[in-house]
Amino acid sequence: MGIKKLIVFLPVIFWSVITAQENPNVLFLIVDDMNDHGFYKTVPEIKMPYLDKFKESAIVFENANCGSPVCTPSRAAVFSGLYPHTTGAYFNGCDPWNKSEILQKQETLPEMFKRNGYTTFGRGKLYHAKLSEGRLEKNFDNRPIYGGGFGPFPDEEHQIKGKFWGIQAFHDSIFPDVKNADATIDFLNQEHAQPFFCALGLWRPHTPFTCPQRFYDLYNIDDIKLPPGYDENDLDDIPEIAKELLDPFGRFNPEDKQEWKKLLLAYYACTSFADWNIGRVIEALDKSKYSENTIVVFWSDNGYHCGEKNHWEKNTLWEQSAKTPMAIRLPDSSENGKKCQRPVNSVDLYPTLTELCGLNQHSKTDGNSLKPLLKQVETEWHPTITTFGEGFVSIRDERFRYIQYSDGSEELYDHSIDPYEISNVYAKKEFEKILTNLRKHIPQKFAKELPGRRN
Ligand SMILES: [Ca+2]
Ligand SMILES: [Ca+2]
Repeated sequence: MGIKKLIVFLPVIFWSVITAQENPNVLFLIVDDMNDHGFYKTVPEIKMPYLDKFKESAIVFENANCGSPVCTPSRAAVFSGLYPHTTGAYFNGCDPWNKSEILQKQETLPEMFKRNGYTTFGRGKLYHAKLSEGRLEKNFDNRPIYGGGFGPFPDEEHQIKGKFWGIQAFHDSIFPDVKNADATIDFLNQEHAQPFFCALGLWRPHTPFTCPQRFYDLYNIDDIKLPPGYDENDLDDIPEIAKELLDPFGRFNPEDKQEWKKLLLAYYACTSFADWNIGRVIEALDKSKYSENTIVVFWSDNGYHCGEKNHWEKNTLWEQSAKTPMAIRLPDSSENGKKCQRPVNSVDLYPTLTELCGLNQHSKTDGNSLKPLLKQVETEWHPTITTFGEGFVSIRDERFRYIQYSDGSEELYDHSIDPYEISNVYAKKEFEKILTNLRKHIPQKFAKELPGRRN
């Protein structure tokens, strides 16, 4: 090689060496519809030994909120770094990556890693929306990029209402979550010349509540209690427009307490199943050569009602839907093992990873890098927001949740005395100033809703 050529190549060689040695890997773990019952121990009986252990070594964001309280837009927000009120991707049927011009142009999180020289790997439920032709392949290097689907579904005998609403045990080998976790473990055991971004998305604990028998066996129906946040008169003080969001599939019957307990048991079993799949992936990482140089991100795409406010699933702007499990483990942080109470958002993950991995970010994002909190969990912070349609917004600061609907009606909850948001105090004189300040965080502009079904 001549001198001239060497001068041209030297920076490339130098950059490659730095990339391989210095840039941390990322293990990006997503669960679907996991709520605070197990992760934040509001129902301590839920068994999740692997995540309990992981939490001891990570920074746990106890006041984490999603951008939108349902699967597709929440994931669009995380992978784009843009809030739903920026893109108009508010609802599940909106086909965000094809219908939004902004999202078509936005570089996704895995695309950014790939452009920065990372090997990218993706398995399971990730976007939960179709990308434009060939774009998924531009996100991930592995083939096939296996998703899997929600199955196995219960047979007719085990359905309570439809195939998504039933309980039945199946063998491990049938579950996409098991196959995808296995493939992720294989990936972590391989040699990688470049740093990697490795994403695994589980399909549980989302319905249907099917899982291997041993996870149902962890629980006894006689020990299952109704959720701690349930109050039968809870709907008395909420605006009428809020009730339009409740139980869109008409499946949940709060009058039938025995069926309710069966569903709770099944949800807890599927939560434990998800815990096991996540746990064995983290164990594989910790045993691998990458354990010392890998950032682990764990989050759920939305929270989940289990009967609170007479509602099952997500789809609302209350704490049960908007709050999500979220934790980040840095390879070496004195804050690992601590809990952060500052209100953060899953939209913040994109700019956080940009900064932590020293990437060159091309697309503009909405969120804030959480690096200051990862360095010091008590750093001063600001409120965060969740939206669910034009004019439907929830603002969370450390003490309050404020909600405003498109007709101007409002709710305010004081978490210092009301962690389950039972008592709507928006009309109390003493909170006038608080309301004025929280209203300032309502977006100035809501992007027009993308067309498509809402649920
Ligand atoms: Ca979900
Ligand atoms: Ca209430």
